[in-house]
Amino acid sequence: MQAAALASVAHTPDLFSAPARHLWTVEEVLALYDLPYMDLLWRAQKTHRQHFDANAIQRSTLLSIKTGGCSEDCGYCSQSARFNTDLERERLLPVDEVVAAAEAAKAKGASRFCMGAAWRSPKENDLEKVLEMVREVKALGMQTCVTLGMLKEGQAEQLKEAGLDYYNHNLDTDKEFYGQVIKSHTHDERLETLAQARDAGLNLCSGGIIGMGESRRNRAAMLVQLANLPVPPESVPINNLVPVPGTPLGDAPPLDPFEFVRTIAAARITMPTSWVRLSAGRREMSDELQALCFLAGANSMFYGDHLLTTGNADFAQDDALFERLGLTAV
Ligand code: SAM
Ligand code: DTB
Ligand code: SF4
Repeated sequence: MQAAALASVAHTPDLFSAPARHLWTVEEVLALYDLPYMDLLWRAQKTHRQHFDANAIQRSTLLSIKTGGCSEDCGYCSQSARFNTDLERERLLPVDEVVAAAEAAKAKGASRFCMGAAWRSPKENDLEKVLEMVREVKALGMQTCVTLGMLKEGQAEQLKEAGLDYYNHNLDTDKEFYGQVIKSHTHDERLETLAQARDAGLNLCSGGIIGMGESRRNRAAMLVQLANLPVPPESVPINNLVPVPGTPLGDAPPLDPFEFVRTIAAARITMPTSWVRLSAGRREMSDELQALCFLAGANSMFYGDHLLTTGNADFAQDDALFERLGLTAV
């Protein structure tokens, strides 16, 4: 850089007044996990309150716009064509059906509508229809999110142009454990899709699944990878595996619920300004366990009777929980 240019940068206050960002190590995150439970929750709650209203929960409604028949082999997934899961395969839904579902979600009080497709990556003519869905859902005044698999060059820009707010693509687990769950596409390809979405100016929604037989170190390493991205994801879904009969993980033993809460707390501490979403597996949790997750810093959820192919806590139960805990929806 030329001396004159350097001097002008040196006088740019933003560059030099911002505190240096902490990059996490796996050992540091393991040390968080190892804290006595009350200390971990206290630290997570303090961090949470520095950045968020601790009583406000963001609510997204999910819709599967294209179900089943996926070419990929993700070992947890009901939608892979490689496993025998009794799932009815469906074509891409018509745009008007999707918009009607978004209108209903908005009327119930969801602020974001997330559309999921069981694709390795979207084909151009399918993407055209998804772009129309994004335009129309956005026009309802909702935030929009899609999860369509891996993106090819230019697709993230098309989505951004149509009014997309968030692209969801999960790391799912750390690089080391990944190969035991998924072989048809790589962890690096996932990072590449996240980079493309980020470069197109989209917000990222990226997290993972726990309870797949991974170690605590694998969980910590996944959080480190998310937290140390050039810009951490704005939204971090933490899914508890929903074991689906017929998938390789259909018989996975349940995870200790306290380990799930510890993972939420570690996500909150390592990504203090991200929305941490209590995602799949919530239907199987008691109200008390969900309250512990909120105390540990979860501040987002899927709101609606269905996730993609499995059930979710129903509206009435969630509305009652909000009432009992004095939570407000954002
Ligand atoms: N095909 C796209 C993809 O893989 O990115 C989008 C849909 S895929 C179903 C979205 C995410 O849902 C997965 O990355 C995974 O984290 C989560 N998921 C899928 N099946 C699950 C299950 N049985 N339990 C928990 N999470 C699950
Ligand atoms: C995410 O992290 N979890 C959601 C959403 N992103 C697309 C999906 C959960 C799927 C749970 C299993 C199913 O319903 O098929
Ligand atoms: Fe396909 Fe996505 Fe399921 Fe993997 S997680 S099998 S890519 S739908």
